[in-house]
Amino acid sequence: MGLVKTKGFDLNMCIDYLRDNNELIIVKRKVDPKFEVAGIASRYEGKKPVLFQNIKGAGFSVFTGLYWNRQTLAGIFGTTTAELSGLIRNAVMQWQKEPIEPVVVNAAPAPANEVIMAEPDLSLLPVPTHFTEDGGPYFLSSVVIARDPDTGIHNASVNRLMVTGSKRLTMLMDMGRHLRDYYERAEARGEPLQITINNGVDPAVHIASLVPAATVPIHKNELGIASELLGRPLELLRSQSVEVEGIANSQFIIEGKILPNEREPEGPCAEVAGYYAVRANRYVVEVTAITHRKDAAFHTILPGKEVYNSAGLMGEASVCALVQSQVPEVLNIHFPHGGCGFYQAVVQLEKKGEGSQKNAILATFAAFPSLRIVIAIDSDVDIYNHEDVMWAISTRLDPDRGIVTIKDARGHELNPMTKNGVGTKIGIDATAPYPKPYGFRRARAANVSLDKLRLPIL
Ligand SMILES: Cc1cc2nc3c(=O)[nH]c(=O)nc-3n(C[C@H](O)[C@H](O)[C@H](O)COP(=O)(O)O)c2cc1C
Ligand SMILES: [Mn+2]
Repeated sequence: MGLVKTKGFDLNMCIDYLRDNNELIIVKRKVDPKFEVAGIASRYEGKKPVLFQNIKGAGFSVFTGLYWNRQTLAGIFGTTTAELSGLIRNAVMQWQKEPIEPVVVNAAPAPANEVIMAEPDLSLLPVPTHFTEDGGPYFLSSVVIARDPDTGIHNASVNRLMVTGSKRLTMLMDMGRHLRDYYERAEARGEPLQITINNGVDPAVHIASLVPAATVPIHKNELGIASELLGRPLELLRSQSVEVEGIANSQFIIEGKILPNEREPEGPCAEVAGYYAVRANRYVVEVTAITHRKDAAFHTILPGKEVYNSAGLMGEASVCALVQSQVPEVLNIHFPHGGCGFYQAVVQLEKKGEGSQKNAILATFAAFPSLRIVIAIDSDVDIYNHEDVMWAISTRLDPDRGIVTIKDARGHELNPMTKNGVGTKIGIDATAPYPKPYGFRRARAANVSLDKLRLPIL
């Protein structure tokens, strides 16, 4: 069934589960949140999550690494790595048919409200400065919740926020994001946009807040997808100082407002593609209240594999449903780490005739504009194994006919090979000809049960 479907599921339960299964690195000695937390954590990147129990200058622990390998996440969801994106895809499709709306709980105090700071002060929180050229301490994993200034519908998204004062943050809202749209309509009226910044949410909420806009239009509340993954309505709580709710089981909730007509410097910050974003004037948040759990663990994400998986899992799950509706031969789609989780897609299909692999490539580009490279493979290639995908390219690509280039298409402005987001995309057909000639049959060993022979399974 998986831990996620357990009643009262939260980040603390994930930490306990990891500790009980010997899947957690516990750092007991005192560690500086400036550079040292990320410096230590990066040594375990992609392996086991890390809990820092003793943070210099703060009474809280720091937890990271929950999203940097899919095995950890699959264990929490009670599934396998190969089935994980299908599980998310099904939750999104079920939510589209019959959403389970979140509920506001009235029982006080909800976990995230156990302690209400008399005077909100961000300097009391163990916010790490991650990479060596980062402009300051950063919230990188927190879920920002806001309400549409016209319709009141909730939006959830992950946004980076840099601490600039005891009650002040600067934040990034990219073009085209729903949150930016909400803010621009509030700002046009000279009004602030009230928000809650929810740190340390459970993986169902994290995933829901990252569903791409192509799957969740602005008039729908993506938090319902978290309810779907949890198997019951997600619980929200009323805030102390703003008219927008927070996630009841968060570790910390920072309440505040994004100020109209104010811009202050934010950055540099290590971004998803592994480069630094330059320091520039960006949006300003004034903090109005901070609440937290008694035993709160501050949650952070390390730029790198954690972000690749966060973006990649949601991207591939949403795109696969869209592409399959257009090209039914498509079996699966994966956004690998080598593409930062959203610049590259591998599309696996069972060709029923020649040519559908090209349609699958075009449909995938159309479904997710950030993509730069789409590789089509057959069902006998392991979509999650990049070595196998390279094998398909090496033995099945005809460079004369199998490469599609699309010049000057819209992509992602953070990619340094685009000009303001516009650049060339390539599709690679690494599928064998149809029908498959004998020369393209894969050599396979017989499937012998090692269990029966009492041999170790590695
Ligand atoms: C770790 C991480 C950090 C992110 N930081 C930002 C950010 O600073 N600004 C932004 O616009 N999007 C950021 N994103 C992407 C958005 O959270 C994501 O596209 C979301 O689906 C946007 O939702 P919305 O369109 O409903 O606002 C980040 C994603 C991840 C995984
Ligand atoms: Mn949205």
